[in-house]
Amino acid sequence: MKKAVSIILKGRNEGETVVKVMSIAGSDSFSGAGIQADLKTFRLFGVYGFTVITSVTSQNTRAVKDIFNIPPDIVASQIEAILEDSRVSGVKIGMIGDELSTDVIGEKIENHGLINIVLDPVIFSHSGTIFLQKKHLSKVKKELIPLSDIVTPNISEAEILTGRKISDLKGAKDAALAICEMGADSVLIKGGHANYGKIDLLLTGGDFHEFDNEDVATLPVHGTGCILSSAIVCGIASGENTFDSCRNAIDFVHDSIKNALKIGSDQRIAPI
Ligand code: PXL
Repeated sequence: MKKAVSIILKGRNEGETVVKVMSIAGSDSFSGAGIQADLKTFRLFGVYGFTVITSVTSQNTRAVKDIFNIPPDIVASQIEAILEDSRVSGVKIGMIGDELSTDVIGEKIENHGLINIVLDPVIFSHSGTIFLQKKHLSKVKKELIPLSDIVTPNISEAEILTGRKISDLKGAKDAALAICEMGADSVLIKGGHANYGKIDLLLTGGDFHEFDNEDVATLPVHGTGCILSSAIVCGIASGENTFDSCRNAIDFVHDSIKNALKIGSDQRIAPI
């Protein structure tokens, strides 16, 4: 049995400030995605992570078996319990579960003046199960996108959010502009499976930036969207700008994909 890595626990002086962020997301029993992936990412970035569980999913690398959404008042009380005792420098929002939890999350962000909000608008699981119903979508658009510093859809999520088909880079740029018009400060459209080349497209401060993923194999790896948005919140909560946070987060996800592990029988899992 190998010894646990103790270096992480050393070198923290008493009183040293630790960056603290909150993940509001679903639980993935297989620990490849969701709140488990978020917490592991926070740890690797040296950031302390609080968790607000919105839904419990029973899943493995093949399929989602069951979904139990946490009642919105319990989502609210998890957020309150954390904020009663600590400040947070950033919030990542993933799978939301109950439609009414969207109201709760929006209210808490506004009432507590929370900053550095990263919204991963999770609509499907990796295996294609619907996590967010159509009727719920307008709430996410109206209540959460305007509070977001950055929204990180993949192409199909960007298509659903904007109601437009994305078939080329120009289409992705138009969708990013449309999501900014809904009130987000920045948008990162993940293009890992894009037919216009594997380009992640960032719109921030009115400028477009393209991140090329051409050298990254398209292995199906579970939870990369969760890891990406968690890594971004670590960056911006630590005071980095949006571009640098995205650049570092994308590099981190590339390393995760290249080194992914075969834990279950189907999709691979990031080695974090
Ligand atoms: O990757 C999207 C995602 C988010 N949250 C949970 C998930 C998944 C994918 O399966 O299980 C809980």
